Amino acid sequence: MAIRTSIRGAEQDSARIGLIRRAIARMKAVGDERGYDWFAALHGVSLPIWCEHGSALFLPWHRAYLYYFELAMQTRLGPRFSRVRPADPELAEVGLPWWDWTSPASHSQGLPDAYAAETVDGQPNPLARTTIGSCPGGDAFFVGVWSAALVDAVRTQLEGSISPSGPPETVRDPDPPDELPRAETIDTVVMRQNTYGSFNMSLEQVHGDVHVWVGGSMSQVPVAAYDPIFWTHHAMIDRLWYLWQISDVGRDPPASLLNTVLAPFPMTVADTLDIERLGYDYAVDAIA
Ligand SMILES: [Cu+2]
Repeated sequence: MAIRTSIRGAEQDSARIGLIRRAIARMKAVGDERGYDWFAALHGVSLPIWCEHGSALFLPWHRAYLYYFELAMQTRLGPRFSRVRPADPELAEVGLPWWDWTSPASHSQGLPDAYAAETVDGQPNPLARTTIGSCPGGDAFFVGVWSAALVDAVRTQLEGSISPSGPPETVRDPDPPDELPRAETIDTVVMRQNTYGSFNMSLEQVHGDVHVWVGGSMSQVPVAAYDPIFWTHHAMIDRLWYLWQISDVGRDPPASLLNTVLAPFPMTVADTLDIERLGYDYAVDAIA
């Protein structure tokens, strides 16, 4: 069972944050369908864009997306540590952390240190940014996909979404910390929605505000998932959906949606509804 903890909780456990960092760094060094670039590209460029925004599939599609990303993280820690063969229970528990952007700490500091720090132990922090379409040595993986022409097009058409010159890197331009969404909005507006459709829409809206708050790559769907903070932001969204599902007002999506396949993932909406069946859980964590 993968346990998803708050990022500020994970930060205080150097072994846990170290494993998360190692898993992401190793995913970035893999240039095929098991690697970071491949997962990030599914959300946007290179094409096609698969992700579901502005639709009733927003929550289930991103749950499936995080599920496969988390499995890929665990796989990078070694097959024996993955959910399939959890020889070491502690390592099998490594899950995506969630970033609670409503917490007092977020409202005073903004981005969590683990994702903001430029370096860790004298090495570049893999959670601070991503060099797009390249392995750590800078060699292009996806020549012809992230071609020079595509980099140029992103630079001119999505201005400020990647570094302006040199190898394309993710960038951020965060707003003042206290402009992040408030816990009160989540509690009194989002969590009180009493239909799946209104909840999905209401949460997607707040989710979009955080993308815009981080700015830079995160503010543009085609490159958002290259920024490592994307995954921890979406883990928070998924967690809120889970908390709503188990609350008094939580409801399943309408029956007409349940058999919809969440392409490119081999999973239907119905398959996403029970996180225990998916093999992960959200820690009840005092440190948000
Ligand atoms: Cu998003």
